[in-house]
Amino acid sequence: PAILSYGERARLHKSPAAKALLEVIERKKSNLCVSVDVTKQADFLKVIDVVGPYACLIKTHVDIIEDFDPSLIKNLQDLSVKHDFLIFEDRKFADIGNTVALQYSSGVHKIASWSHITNAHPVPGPSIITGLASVGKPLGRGLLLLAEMSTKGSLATGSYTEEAVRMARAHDDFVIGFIAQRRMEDVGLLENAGESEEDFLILTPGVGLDSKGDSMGQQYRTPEQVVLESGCDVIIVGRGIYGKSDNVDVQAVQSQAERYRTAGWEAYQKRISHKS
Ligand code: UP6
Repeated sequence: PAILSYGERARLHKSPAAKALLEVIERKKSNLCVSVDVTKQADFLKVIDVVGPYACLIKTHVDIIEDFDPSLIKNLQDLSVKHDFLIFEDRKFADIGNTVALQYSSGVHKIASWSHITNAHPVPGPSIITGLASVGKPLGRGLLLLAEMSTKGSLATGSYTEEAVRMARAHDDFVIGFIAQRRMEDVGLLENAGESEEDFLILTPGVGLDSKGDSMGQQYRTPEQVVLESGCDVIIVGRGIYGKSDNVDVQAVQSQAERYRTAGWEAYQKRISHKS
């Protein structure tokens, strides 16, 4: 998949959520997901309205919004139509199947009703996937498993990552890919497994052009390292684009979104022209 175009992969993909994302990427020539981690509704909508034209996907942490009102979701959906992007609530579910099904469908946020894509830690085992699928699959949603993390000292390495990939392969009717730092086709394969046709999307956080990390363990790599060298599909950028959330500078946010979108797309074009 790393050497196919997003458009070709969209045509071949059997998951509606993955297909939709690959199609937006191709249509907008953007593999940029903007992570909008701000705590006020007004700032949230303002940032999204500015970055929307440059993004294929908007990633939310809806539980950090202090003045959350259910009308926010309608506004977010309107922006997703206006600017043609999908929505990814970065919920990082991590509980037993029954509990995650409730957390996904219910509560204040009713994530499954509006988020095209969400994610889960594989730590509880396969039942987390079946629990979430019971809610999300009938709605055409897609799930990403956290196979790796961007943080210093992450425990999601080695056999943990391998088991995550095996779980995904066994549930590829709902799991569409991974949060990870590299491609996963070669991970956890039995010997003589042969050529695989799987096409898991790799969405990668920890992307920054001007900084190597923060003071709380985050580590950044560049779009070129992520997309060209590691073969990932979507770059996830937060603070690199919106800066300090307490004062949204529309001009600065727009120019950073444009800059990351260009960097991500150029790295992808180099990647698919290196067919080997
Ligand atoms: N995120 C990571 N690393 C992971 C998984 N998720 O940074 O391994 C998420 C964070 C944050 C965003 O929860 O929302 O990606 C990164 O934000 P930043 O670009 O501002 O560091």
